[in-house]
Amino acid sequence: MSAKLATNDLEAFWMPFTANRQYKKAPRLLVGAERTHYATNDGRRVLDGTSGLWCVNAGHCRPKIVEAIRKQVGELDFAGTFQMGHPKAFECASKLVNIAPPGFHHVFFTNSGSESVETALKMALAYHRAKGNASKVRLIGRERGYHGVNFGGTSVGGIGNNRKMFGTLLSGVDHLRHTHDLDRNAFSRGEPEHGAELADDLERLVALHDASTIAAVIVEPVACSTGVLVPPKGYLKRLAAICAKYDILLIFDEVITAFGRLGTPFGADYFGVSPDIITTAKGVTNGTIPMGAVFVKTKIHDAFMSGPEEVIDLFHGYTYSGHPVACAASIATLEIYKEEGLLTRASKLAPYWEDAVHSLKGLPHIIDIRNIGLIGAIEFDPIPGEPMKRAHTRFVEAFERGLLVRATGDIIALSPPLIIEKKEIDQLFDILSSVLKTAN
Ligand code: PXG
Repeated sequence: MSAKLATNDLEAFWMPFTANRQYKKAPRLLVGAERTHYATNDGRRVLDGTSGLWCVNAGHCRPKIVEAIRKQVGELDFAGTFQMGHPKAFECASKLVNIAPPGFHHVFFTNSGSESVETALKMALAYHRAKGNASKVRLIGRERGYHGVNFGGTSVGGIGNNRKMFGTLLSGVDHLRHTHDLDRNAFSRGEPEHGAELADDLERLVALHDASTIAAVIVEPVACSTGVLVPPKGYLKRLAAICAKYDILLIFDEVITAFGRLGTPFGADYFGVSPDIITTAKGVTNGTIPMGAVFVKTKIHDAFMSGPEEVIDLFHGYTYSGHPVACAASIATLEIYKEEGLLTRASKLAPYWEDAVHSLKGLPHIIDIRNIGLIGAIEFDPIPGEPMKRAHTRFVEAFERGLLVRATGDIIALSPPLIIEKKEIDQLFDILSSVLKTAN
C-alpha cells in the first residue's frame, strides 16, 4: 500500500548529506531570499554566511539573472547540443573563456560540480590515450579532498565518511597526503608558512607507480568542503612543477574557488599556478540553475581534433550540457560579476574579513582559525566520543539567532556572498561570537 502523505509532510524527501530523522524533528525551512539574506518560514531574516552552498556569489534573487531566466525559458526552453546547437551556449562559452586564466580557450558544459569532475577525469585519461600514452591511467587525489559524489570523484576524494560505504570505488587511484598541520600552522592568517614540502609526496607516488602509469592529479586549490584547508605557501607551485616534470595533468577543482571567492577570477590566478584543466560549477550561474563548466588548455582540446572531421571527437556529454536556461543564467551572472567588479571584490574585503574572523580567537573550544579571500573557518576541539556535535550545535544556534553558517566535521565554514558590506560582516561576527561564547 502506498503511503498517502500531505504535501507539507517532510517524510518523502530523503535529504542529501543530512541527518534526516534529526532534521525532520526540528526542521529549518527557507522560503525566500534577497541579496545577502534568507527569509525563513517563521518570518525571520537570516544572514547568509555561506552563499547558499558556496554558490550564490552575487547574492540572492538578482533581478537581472531572474529576468534572463524568465525570458529564456519562454523563448527556447530546451535545445540539445549533440550535433545541434543554440546561440546562448556558444555565447556563454566565449564569455567564460574570456575571464579564464591564460591558455584556457575551450569549455565543456555539465550540470554540477560532480559532473565537471567526472568529465575532467575522463578527459585526462582520453587525452593521454589520444597522445599515444595509453599506459597513463592512474588518477591521484588527495586525502581530505572533495570532488563531488559520483564514482570518479568519490574515488579521488579523500573524506573517509564519503567513501567507506561505497565499496572499492575506481581502481588505479592513489592519494597525496593532506596539508592540514595544526602543530605548525594553527591560527595562520591566509596561506600557512609550513608544508610546501608536502607537494613532494607526489614524488613518492611516482616512485611507487611510475610516471608512465599516472594520468592526472586532482586537487582543490583550497580544500573547502573538508573544512577549509588553505594550501601552504609554495605548495601548489611545487605540485605543478612535479606534474609538469612527469607529463602528469594537473586538474584544479575550482567548483568553489572559481568566480571570485579568493579575490581573483579563479584560484589559479590567485596562486599564480597554471593547471591543465579547471572544473567549475556553483558560481557559474550564481547558483540559480544547475550548471558546471570544465575549462581546458588548448593542448587538451587540440589533442582530440586530429582525427577524421566527421567522427565525434569526445564520446562524452550530458542531455543538459549547455542547457539554454542555464546558459542564459550564466551570461547574466557574468554581466553582474563584471558590472560590480565581483570577481575581484573579495581582495578588497579580505583584510577586513581576516581581522574579523581572527577576532574570534580565544573563545571556548577553538583550536584553529583559518581564512583566505572571502572564506573563513573555525575549528573546534571535538567532544570526546561525539564527533561533529560541537560544530552542529553552533550551526543550529547561529541559525536561530539569524545567521546561516556551514558545519562540516568539527569545523564551521564561512563564505558569504561577495556583495557583503562591512557592516554585515560586523553583524555576522557579532552573532557568531555571541553563539560561540554561550554554546556548550
Ligand atoms: N568539487 C568541489 C571542490 C566541491 O566543493 C563538488 C566538486 C561537487 O559539486 P556538486 O555540484 O556536484 O555538489 C563540490 C561541491 C560544503 C559543500 O558545505 C560543498 C559542496 C557541496 C555541498 C556542500 O562544504 N561542494
